[in-house]
Amino acid sequence: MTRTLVVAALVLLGLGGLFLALRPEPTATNDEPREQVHDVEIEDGAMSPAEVSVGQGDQVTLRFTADAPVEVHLHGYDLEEEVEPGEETELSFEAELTGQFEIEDHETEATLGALLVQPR
Ligand SMILES: [Cu+2]
Repeated sequence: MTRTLVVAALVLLGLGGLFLALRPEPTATNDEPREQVHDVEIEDGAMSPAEVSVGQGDQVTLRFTADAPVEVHLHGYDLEEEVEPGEETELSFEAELTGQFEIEDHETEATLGALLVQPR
């Protein structure tokens, strides 16, 4: 009888622990705006990573490098910058607009990748 109670208590404790351990963590977008620096490589007309994800209000710097000259155009924010091979080119902005924005080579109009700004 006592033994059953002890086992029941242990099971309850275990479940409580599991509950605490598995509780969903607050998502990154719930915290304060922060500074985000992302290195983005453009190779064979594609960004790596293909998508950069940030939160609304973040101070974002994208540091581009490329294997060929590219005219990087961030849609929505309408920012443009020439990227030359062997040089690091920065695009800095405050991520006020939320949504998914194409990043394209403005010269060829080919899509290189995307910026995702999650609402906060
Ligand atoms: Cu464009």
